[in-house]
Amino acid sequence: MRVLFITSNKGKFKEAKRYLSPLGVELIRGRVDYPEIQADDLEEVVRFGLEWLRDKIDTPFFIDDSGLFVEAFGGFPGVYSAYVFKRLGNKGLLKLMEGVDYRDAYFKSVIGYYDGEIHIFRGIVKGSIGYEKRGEGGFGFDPIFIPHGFSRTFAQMTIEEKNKISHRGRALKAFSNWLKENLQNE
Ligand code: ITT
Repeated sequence: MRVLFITSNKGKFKEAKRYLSPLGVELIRGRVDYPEIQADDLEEVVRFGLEWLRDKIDTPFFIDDSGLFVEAFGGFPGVYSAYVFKRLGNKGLLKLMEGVDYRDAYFKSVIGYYDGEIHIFRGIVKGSIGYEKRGEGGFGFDPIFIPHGFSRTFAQMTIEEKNKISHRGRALKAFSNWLKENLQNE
């Protein structure tokens, strides 16, 4: 089956394609700029995005809103991750964390699929923020995020390794399980 992923982020698309292709899903990337409202929670952003897009797209599609939540900052940048990454980058976030010993953080991803109805899938990965950037892979905050149980950052992992444990990989797993159960007879 073919599924449309609306995203401006090449890294997200690459990960989703790598995850879904072996399961027989042909992933197509669509680029439609949709408003990302300021909300307290990623799910609200996703629901608003789907509602806005649904009249403009005539095939089933999904979007992914994600963010990095730093515990010492009460979850910041969270829903503001895209803005903070653009303005401060990894260097800026590391600078904000200078002198901060408590470095726990988590990534969260919310996938919203629209096929006439809204379906929501979530994934979380816990970890910590390193003291310097490491690795060339991935995108965004990957070079400074070390998932729990590992000594490498996400940027030092292959896409497959990251997908196995990441927030997006987990949300994609829930999404693909749902697709298998609900669309197997189509
Ligand atoms: P969309 O068009 O899909 O919305 P975006 O880049 O604007 O793309 P978000 O609004 O979800 O995406 O912003 C989340 C930001 O958080 C993103 O720009 C990255 O900087 C960061 N981020 C999200 N997932 C990440 C991941 O798996 N690894 C590293 N950084 C990530």
